[in-house]
Amino acid sequence: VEALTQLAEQVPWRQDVWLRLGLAALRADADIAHDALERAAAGRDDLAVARRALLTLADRDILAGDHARARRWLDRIPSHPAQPDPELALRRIECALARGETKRIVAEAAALDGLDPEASTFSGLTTLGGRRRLVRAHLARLDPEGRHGGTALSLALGALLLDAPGAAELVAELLADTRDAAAVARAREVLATTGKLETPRFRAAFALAEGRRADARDALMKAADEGDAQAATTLLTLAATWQRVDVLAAVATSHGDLLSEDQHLLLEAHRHVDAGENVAAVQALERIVDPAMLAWADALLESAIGAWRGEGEAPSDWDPLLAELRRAATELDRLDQIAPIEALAVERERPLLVAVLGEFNAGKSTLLNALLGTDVAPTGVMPTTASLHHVAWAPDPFARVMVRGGSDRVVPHAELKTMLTALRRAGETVHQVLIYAPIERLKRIEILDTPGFNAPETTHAEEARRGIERAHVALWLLDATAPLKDSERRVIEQVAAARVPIQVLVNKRDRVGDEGIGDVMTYVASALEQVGIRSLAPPVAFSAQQALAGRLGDDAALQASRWSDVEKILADDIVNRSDLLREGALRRKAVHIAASLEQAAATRALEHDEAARDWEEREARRHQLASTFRNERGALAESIMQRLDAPLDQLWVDARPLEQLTEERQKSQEVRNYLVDRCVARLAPVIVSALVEEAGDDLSRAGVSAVERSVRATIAGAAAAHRSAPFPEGDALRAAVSAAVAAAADEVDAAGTSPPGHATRHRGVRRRLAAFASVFGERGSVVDDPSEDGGGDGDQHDDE
Ligand SMILES: Nc1nc2c(ncn2[C@@H]2O[C@H](COP(=O)(O)OP(=O)(O)OP(=O)(O)O)[C@@H](O)[C@H]2O)c(=O)[nH]1
Ligand SMILES: [Mg+2]
Repeated sequence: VEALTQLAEQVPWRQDVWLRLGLAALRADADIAHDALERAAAGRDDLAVARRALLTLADRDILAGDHARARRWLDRIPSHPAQPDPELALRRIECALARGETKRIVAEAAALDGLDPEASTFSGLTTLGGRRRLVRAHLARLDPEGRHGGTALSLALGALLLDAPGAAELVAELLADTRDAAAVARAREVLATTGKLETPRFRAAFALAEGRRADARDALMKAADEGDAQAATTLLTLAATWQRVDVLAAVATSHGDLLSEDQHLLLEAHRHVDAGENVAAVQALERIVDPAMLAWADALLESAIGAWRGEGEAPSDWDPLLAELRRAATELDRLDQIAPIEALAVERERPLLVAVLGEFNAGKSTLLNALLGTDVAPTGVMPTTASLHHVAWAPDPFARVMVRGGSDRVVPHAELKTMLTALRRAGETVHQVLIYAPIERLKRIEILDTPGFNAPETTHAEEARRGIERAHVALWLLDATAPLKDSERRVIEQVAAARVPIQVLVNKRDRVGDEGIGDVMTYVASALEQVGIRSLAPPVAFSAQQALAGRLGDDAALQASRWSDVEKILADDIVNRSDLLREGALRRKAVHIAASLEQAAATRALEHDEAARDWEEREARRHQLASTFRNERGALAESIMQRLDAPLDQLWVDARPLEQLTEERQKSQEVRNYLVDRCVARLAPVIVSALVEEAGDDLSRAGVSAVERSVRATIAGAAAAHRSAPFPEGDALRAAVSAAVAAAADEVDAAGTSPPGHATRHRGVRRRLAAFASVFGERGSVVDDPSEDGGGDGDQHDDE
């Protein structure tokens, strides 16, 4: 190394000397290796030497795991589709494999056939044959059906025997996954010849292959405790596969420095979960990005968020849950979702909201009036109710009519009907009606009267749907004279699909009488069963009209109305279960919000991916352009020379006045400066525009100014150094142009832009929301199927 260093300094233009120095330094592990190889690679005279130097530089980066930089060296090697370059292909495939780009690998695999397996790899210690075999092993693993010259395991074993770096890892991985006893036995024989059989990695791999998971873990734990880093690394992989925090913790104790940031995060999260600090746990888990850790992290995320869900039917711990949703909405800039989240926070303290739903003319508003005991809401055979009527408690009876684009009107109950008629006649749109009454029951449940579904006015159905969205429970009112027609079945199915609990009531019992009602109820029961809808309590038949008359004083009508059946259901199945029903509704609404936020997060993540791909493409084109400049420097310089005739003529014109000066003056610094300045002004723009033309779209604006800067500097340097004539011409100029192109190439290489910010944040939000939805989604509705609520989190059963 020393002798070569001296020699290289004496003949710095000799690329081959730099290459030999680089290779010798590599074998001697001397620091100068990298610089020497770069010098050899940068030389422009011997392409074969530059290629060898670039391959070696790439090999070093591949071994060190910097595949992005390795690719950049490889991009500088000229290649031609007609002349396959197996050595180049091998490295390209290795880089692609490391980055999981399987398509590229398969496309280039054929080029490997021409590789000389005896050619030595960069350090001269091993041959390329081993690396090729390892690549084929990977290919065989990706595509077990294809022809690769053996199974993944046999190829990887071959690579291991040839000392290919990374082969032992692959063999151990393949062994751990295989269930083929014969293959395992063969591998044992082969490994026995290498003396590696007893290393903890392979002891564990064989134990895993034979299903002895505990043995594998013990062997590795013991080795790790004794300081074996390889065993510790293997354990880390296995800890993630098995989702065993004790294994991870053990490695953290013996080999803390081997844990990745994500592994530390997971440990931290686990500690938080154990300590009941679920917010902190969620915040640690959302930062995990390693694909190998995600399944584990997501499982923990679910248990951290699930800890806030009430056990079975019990109320959940809504404060942290809502805070979680608020945080997601803010992070995603979805401020439109804040209002519904705040509404949920308020709803926890509010009475249960029961929506009365059904087709028009079913008697919904009459039922409402019967409940209130006053004839306040308008009723009629034509579609009547046009907006949501919300009935709530207040110390005095009154109604507030909210007019779209106008001021609210406040009227006594008795005047509501006339007010609504007057507003309709005046062409005003009523947005909502609030009916207040001092009735005790309204402190526990509030009622929402809705427009009918099948009314010809489409706005009626829309309003009714708004009612379903808000409702905690639905009272579905059927008309005994026309129950559950097809159109009605479809809507009720949709409500059930939205997981709103439904109580079915059959109205207008008086119209079918005692004789007919039995058949109606049988029909209703079977129709509901057909559409798969379960009423909270079995449907009862009654007459809202008679009930209202009864409430207004007609005792006989009240008796006939069967109103007491309705009251009983309201009390037993709705009011008394209101906490449970409200909890179910909150869960349903929270999942709904989480789902729309999750959608937003997914969109964001996609946008980021696209930006990242664009950026990578631009970067690749930029590097490609730099290598084109470098590799075709001669030809480029030649074509630029042809454009320089006219500027040269102008330079002579610029120089003519100097002839008048004395010889001494002509040699002065001032004159020299003037000439350099003229050279740059006349020549640089032509060279720059030639290069920019060549670059086309591949050069950013920043790239153009970088090229301009370097060309001007090179020309200035060449002009200043030129002493034999006023300015460089002929070969001297050609050399200067060529140097300018080379300098431009370096600038283009260096003029990178920083990558777009990682999508990690949005992925983290998305994973949190997905966990949220799965915690509440599957078993979220406590009402639909209470029997489903089994134990809490999945048991942490031991894997033995
Ligand atoms: N015979 C009989 N008629 C009833 C009963 N309940 C309601 N009606 C009548 O049926 C018609 C419709 O009643 P509404 O209460 O307005 O029906 P709705 O479901 O509110 O109708 P929309 O508001 O249009 O959706 C009115 O003429 C009521 O008087 C009942 O139990 N028996
Ligand atoms: Mg009505």
